[in-house]
Amino acid sequence: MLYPISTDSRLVEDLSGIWSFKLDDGHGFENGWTSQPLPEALTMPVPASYNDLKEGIDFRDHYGWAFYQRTIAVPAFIRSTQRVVLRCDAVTHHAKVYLNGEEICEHRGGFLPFEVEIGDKVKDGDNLLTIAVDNVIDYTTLPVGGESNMLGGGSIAGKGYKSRKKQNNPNFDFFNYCGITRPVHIVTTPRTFIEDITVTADVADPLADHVDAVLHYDVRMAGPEAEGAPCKVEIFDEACRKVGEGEGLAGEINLTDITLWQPMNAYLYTVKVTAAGDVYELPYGIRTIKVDGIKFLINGRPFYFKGYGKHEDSFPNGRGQNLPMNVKDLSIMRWQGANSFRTSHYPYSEEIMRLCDRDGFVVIDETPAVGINFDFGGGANFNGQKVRTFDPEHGIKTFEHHKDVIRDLIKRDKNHACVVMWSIANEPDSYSQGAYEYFAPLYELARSLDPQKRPCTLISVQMAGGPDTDCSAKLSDVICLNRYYGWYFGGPDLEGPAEALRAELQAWEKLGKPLMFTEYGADTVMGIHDTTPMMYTEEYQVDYYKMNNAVFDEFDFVVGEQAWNFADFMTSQSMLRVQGNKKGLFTRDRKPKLAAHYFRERWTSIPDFDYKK
Ligand code: GCB
Repeated sequence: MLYPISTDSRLVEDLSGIWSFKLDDGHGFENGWTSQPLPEALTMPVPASYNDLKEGIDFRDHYGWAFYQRTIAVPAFIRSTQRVVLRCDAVTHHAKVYLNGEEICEHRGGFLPFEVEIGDKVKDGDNLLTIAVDNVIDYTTLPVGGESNMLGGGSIAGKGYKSRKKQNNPNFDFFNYCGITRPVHIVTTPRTFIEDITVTADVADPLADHVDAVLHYDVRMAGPEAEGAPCKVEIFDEACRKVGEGEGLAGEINLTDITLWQPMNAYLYTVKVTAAGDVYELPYGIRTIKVDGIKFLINGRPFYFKGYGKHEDSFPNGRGQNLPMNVKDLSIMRWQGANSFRTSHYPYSEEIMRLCDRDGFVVIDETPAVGINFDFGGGANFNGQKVRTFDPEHGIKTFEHHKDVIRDLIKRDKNHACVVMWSIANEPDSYSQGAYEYFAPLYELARSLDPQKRPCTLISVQMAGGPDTDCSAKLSDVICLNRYYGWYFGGPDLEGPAEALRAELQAWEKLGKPLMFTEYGADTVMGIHDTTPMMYTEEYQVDYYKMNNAVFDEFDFVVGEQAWNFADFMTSQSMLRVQGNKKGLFTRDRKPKLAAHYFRERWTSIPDFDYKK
């Protein structure tokens, strides 16, 4: 799906601003809240998660629907000539969209865009736009929620109790922020329009002194005159010089002496498509990706991933779009010598992906498939239910939706230079009965859909054991491990865990695939210090990382280290979380802990390429 931009033929109106808002009282739909001004409405910014923006636990932990509303107007002269689309970049998790009381679209999944044509539904003057948003997560959604929850009732010391009301039970370790979290736009295009553009590049020899490339492009048109529409494709360099050109809806363009997109040294061409009166400009970086034996090659050279798992998380935006924070985060990463991150645990905004293209950050792009892990006792089993994850009758019901999110993610992000690998899921029960059967078709789907044929992986949980038990050994191009040796496993001892980590790596090494760490970390409360490093102190976090990194450095097939987490982030409340997860190298407001300085020293002395033999 193309990112919304204004061009000679397209207009984008950003509907960001203050909307009317109301939490459902259980009767919102039947009382007509979707067709009339919301009674006693609150104010709410779009985009943002609503949870932290009004006070009280009932508001913050609301379960179910909420209603957003505003009016829109589209001038008649535009409606009479153009196609008019309403585009929501992300509504978390389930949206129903109403225009003047009529339901015009429904979308499931909270982290990917969707759109609906509204040209023939908009009338003169003001039109009432209502977006109803449901935040319920369960066995069918991604991310996954438990069907009952810790507060849903149970027994304490033999005495039964009942919670006040129904609550979500996230089977994952981040707060279930929700609402209209990314911008909503009205986009206009000609009636016959460019629906999609796919570009791939063949680079003869990325290591040559003068690099040549062949761009293959494919333009998909839609609308009444789509078939055989005339099409011109022009390629411009960063100085706006035209360097190549093609005719027709699909073709090849030869480019000579190109500048490659390099990690931390980006270069973007502009692919300008003019077809049947529509114009679209796509920023495009040319680079190669290849897994070769135990190496991860970018532009033909062995790349070493230095970075983090992240979250889209800030106060008080929640998971809401925060452009200044995006820019600041990339700036801090550059300061620290990092070159990459993973979009743990869901697709991030299109704005951050475009920023990474421009700034040269390398991204592992993850689906929202987190929480497919009842076996190792995630939230779904808190009440002592014993549900097997892949049990056909009682287990997870996400398979079809999982296919949808892979399809939509690749459709959205396929042209990004920054994306070097797809992550199919985070920490599923990849060792359980039925895991291979569940995941093999999903890898196959991703591989068949990606025009650039990027490597695919699954982020492996420690309980998955090793290569003999974990189905990712067979399925993944790069082994990605989340490991907590010295924290959840063995902490505060660091010697035993070092041995165990070494032994595990020796087992994986035999596989002959590259391996990287996509999570390792220790909770650390900023400001807690001690002369003897103790768990939760800043000193312990540094020692923890020194131990792990020293072991990684012993192995040539370890091609990267991504710390958990870039910054502290909000989670559900629990005994293990002190106003959120404190494993950040930075605090939630981006102040460095000791470990941030330690990593800065380490990463500024590790080159992006050729670190390992
Ligand atoms: C994990 C999860 C991540 C958690 C982290 C932790 O393995 O992938 O979502 O936040 O552990 O800190 O426990």
